[in-house]
Amino acid sequence: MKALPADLAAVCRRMKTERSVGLAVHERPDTDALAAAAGMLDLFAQLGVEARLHVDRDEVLPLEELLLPLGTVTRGLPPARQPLYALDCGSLERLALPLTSWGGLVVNIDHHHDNTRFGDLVYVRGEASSTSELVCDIARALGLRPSQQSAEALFAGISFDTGHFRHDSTSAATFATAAWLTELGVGVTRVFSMLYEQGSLEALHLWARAIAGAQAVACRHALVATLTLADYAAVGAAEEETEGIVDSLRSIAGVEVAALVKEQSRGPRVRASLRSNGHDVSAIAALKGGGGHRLAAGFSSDDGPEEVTAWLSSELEKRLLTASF
Ligand SMILES: [Mn+2]
Repeated sequence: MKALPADLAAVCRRMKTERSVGLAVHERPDTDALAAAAGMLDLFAQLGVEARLHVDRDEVLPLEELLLPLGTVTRGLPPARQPLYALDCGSLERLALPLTSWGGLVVNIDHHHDNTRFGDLVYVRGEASSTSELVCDIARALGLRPSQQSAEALFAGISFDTGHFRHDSTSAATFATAAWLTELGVGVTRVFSMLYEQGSLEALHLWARAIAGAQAVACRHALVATLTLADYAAVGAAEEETEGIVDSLRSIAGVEVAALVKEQSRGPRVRASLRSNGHDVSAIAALKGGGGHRLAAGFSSDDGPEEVTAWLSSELEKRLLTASF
């Protein structure tokens, strides 16, 4: 048998000695963060260790009832000096808990390439698809099999962070892990439906408006769509029901950059999201004080939606037609 990497072995050794621990995730936790927590709760239960997930009072936990067993979440800090397992979180300051230091031992399990390597035990692999995949590595290293419920959560976490097995981070190890979870009883259709098929008819009508109104710029190398408050009102959709629209615009053959400009009723007047299949769109977002990743970025503005759309269109036209990206 291949020897375990030292950092993974150290985390496993530590887990076996625990009596009770707190788990923590990043602020505004996503599916991967909560799924990783669900997996760790299950592993600790199998080891006979008491574990709870601790989050701030006002954190919203997406898909909480599907991902996490009932009664495993505590609002507020864990008891002082209890070991704290931080999951899917790049720095201590980003935790969904009000702390900048912790009196007890901290174990840092994450896959963000810019992780600050905080904590006493660090198991960080920037090339891993998701923290859920790392939790599966831990399970195998401990010789444990996740329950069917936590296997489904972990599969959901991997699917979410890889855009359902399509982003660069999807490796042979990711597929091997997904296969292992499937053997443990994951209903792959059920998980897909839970993650990607819960939209409303109103949201579909909103998609239709955004797509019908999308403007081609730079000889169809870019598509820019705009949604105003009037659009949400016309179809009865909520402002957050725009997830995926900009990706669908980007998926059109020949389109190198897609943008969605959304008017908002709260906060800055407009929020713009940019997606690209090669160009650094975070450079455009930075011109308006925004940022993000090279291929997925965004910015906010207090200008009106028409103004922002016109600015973005001319910026894309200029850059794509002169290859100045
Ligand atoms: Mn993640």
